[in-house]
Amino acid sequence: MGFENLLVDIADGIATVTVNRPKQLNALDQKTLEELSAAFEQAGRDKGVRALVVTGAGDKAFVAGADIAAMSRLGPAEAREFAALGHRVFGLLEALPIVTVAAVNGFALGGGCELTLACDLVYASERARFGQPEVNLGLVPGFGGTQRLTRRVGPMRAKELVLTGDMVDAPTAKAMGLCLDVVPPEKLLEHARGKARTVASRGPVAVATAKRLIQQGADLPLGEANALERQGFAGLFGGEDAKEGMRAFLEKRPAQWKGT
Ligand code: CO8
Repeated sequence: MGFENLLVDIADGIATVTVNRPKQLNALDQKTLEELSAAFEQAGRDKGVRALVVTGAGDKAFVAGADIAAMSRLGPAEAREFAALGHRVFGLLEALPIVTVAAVNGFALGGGCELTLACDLVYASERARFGQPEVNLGLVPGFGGTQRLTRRVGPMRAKELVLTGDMVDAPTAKAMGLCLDVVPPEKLLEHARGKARTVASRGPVAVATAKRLIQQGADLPLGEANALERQGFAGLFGGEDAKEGMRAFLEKRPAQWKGT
């Protein structure tokens, strides 16, 4: 599918989705969100895609937020729809049964920071800046930031970011758990793709199950979350991949995953 505001490249089972509006620092307008929705759905359907990397075009921004020019024209009902669209798209990304990796090459602000929060793994270049600057605009995060940020970094750090609106640099973002590694800009994409490749080489049903258990369990009391794990663990024994994975270990050969 051709996109106006995205570049999509699929190689070695890894789809790289690049938000491509560099003149607006890759800000998310309605069209870009709709295209992201289509790209994520496509990646979810394509059995050949085993991992997804999200990044921004150019060397300045990952995504500098929702498009402020477009947002400035919205009334309350339209703002509700726009927020609902963002929630739907990021929810779709979060629910993909493959690993999703953000390669944060520059500003990840507002909706851009929220996009990273919907990804499983986040890697940043030394030039990256993270922040939820909505209070500077008289707004609050509207694409899940108040909730996912709190779950990722804890309530006090989330409050500091959201209430001050201040940006943090990449090492600070790493220290607070907003990203995992900070690498030189020229190494970022390969670093992110390398991690994506590692996950993509593992048993796909196990990866999808583990991701689901971690995400669903985080919102449940521990007893219920552990019950969910027992169910997920046992369920794998009915499939081919677990049999193959254990057999391959015992036979000292690489596993041949069937994805069942
Ligand atoms: N939207 C639209 N255009 C943008 C955005 C944006 N978020 N960010 C930057 N741009 C544009 C600028 O307007 C400028 O355009 P032009 O060249 O036509 O003047 C161009 O990109 C370059 O930007 P700057 O000249 O400002 O570049 P600087 O290097 O001076 O500054 C910054 C870079 C610090 C990133 C600065 O551009 C900035 O502060 N941007 C805004 C960041 C921001 O506030 N993001 C949060 C937006 S709100 C949000 O994301 C809420 C999400 C939930 C929405 C729910 C809706 C209901």
